[in-house]
Amino acid sequence: MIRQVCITCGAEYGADEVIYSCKRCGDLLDVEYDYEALAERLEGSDWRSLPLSVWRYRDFLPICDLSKVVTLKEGGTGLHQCSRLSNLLGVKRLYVKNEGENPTGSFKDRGMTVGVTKALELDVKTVICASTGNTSASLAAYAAKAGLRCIVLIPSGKTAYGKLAQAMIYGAEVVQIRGNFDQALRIVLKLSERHREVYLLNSINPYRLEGQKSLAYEICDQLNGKAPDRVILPMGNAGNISAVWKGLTEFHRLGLIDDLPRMVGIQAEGASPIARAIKLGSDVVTPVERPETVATAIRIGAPVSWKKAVRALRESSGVAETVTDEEILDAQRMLARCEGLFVEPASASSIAGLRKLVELGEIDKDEVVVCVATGHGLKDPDIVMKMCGRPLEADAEVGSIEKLLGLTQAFR
Ligand code: AN7
Repeated sequence: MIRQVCITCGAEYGADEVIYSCKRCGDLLDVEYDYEALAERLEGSDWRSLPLSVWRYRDFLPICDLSKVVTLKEGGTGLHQCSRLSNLLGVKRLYVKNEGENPTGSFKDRGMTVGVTKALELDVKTVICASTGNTSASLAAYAAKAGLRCIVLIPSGKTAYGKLAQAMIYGAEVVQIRGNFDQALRIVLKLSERHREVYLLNSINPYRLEGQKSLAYEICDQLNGKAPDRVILPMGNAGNISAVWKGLTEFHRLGLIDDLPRMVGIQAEGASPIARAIKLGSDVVTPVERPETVATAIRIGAPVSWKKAVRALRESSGVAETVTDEEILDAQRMLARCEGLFVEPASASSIAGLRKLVELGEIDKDEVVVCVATGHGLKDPDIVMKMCGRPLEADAEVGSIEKLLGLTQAFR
């Protein structure tokens, strides 16, 4: 039995009701299961013999008709042990979960495979989202695969080119609004309330977050049934940290892990309403009017899932931290140069956050840490070219290149 439940007043709604917030109190919804029935179903399931992927966890997902599944082979991303970087940062064991390995290059694909499948179950024909980039790229791809009309609203000017190119080539109707992400989200919410035919797939939709929780399951399974001590994630709208925490608590409740990790949420200094509230000891998040950061993916001032994120951080005895644009870009370069992992700036903020929290003594050197790198570095090549400068240049001639590179040890 699957139902949608309000996180504040506990009001319950049917699994197939198209609803994005509680009719009674207006708050966010979560998908809930009958966990005893789920435990029983797992007994008879072959899920452990399936390859690592989102659909390995189909028993834990809110999809009834598996013949409708829209998949591009998402999940099953690498959990890379980063020994060179962990030496540099001074932690014993550091892993990076590289979500850039997903079909459209970000963790959003985990949510969209489930969300778009749900759209087919509900028999809707049009899907819509607001996006800083990755959500639109992912939704556009899954909508194409499913044969659905796809509309996306993006903020003016600041969307990374790689992401915009994806949304365009997949055939989405891309509308760039003269405004920021928070305004775009307010508009798509309004549109989906006013028009029965558009199905909203931002992270306010609890079905999308159900797909994203598979990130947590995979980390535990890749560590052989042991949760790490810390999971560090960037926070924008804060849907992902909420989904990952939900996944972890479900695995714990079902006896699939013994201990729960502490969650760490990182925000860019210029877009840090949740981190600021948590650091001040407040459970109320006040929006930032004009969010600004080089990490355009998380340039979000009014995170829709703030309440779920605050809950995840409090329940896990977690922490939140802010990092500067400079710290983010330093971390991006470090991860690429030490570990061969090229991630986008928003993703690098988890590494920048780890570095800061180790320096502050908040994270202990003995901890097992997982940083989630949420998106691929090629999403935003412009930022890298600005940081790394121009390539060297030489005449097309061996001698001048030898001189340029200092190659002096000739064979005799
Ligand atoms: C690479 O695409 O919000 O805290 O519209 O693209 O769940 O919002 C992107 C978010 C982190 C933050 N890393 O996740 C969008 C969008 C990357 C991202 C986040 C995003 P949430």
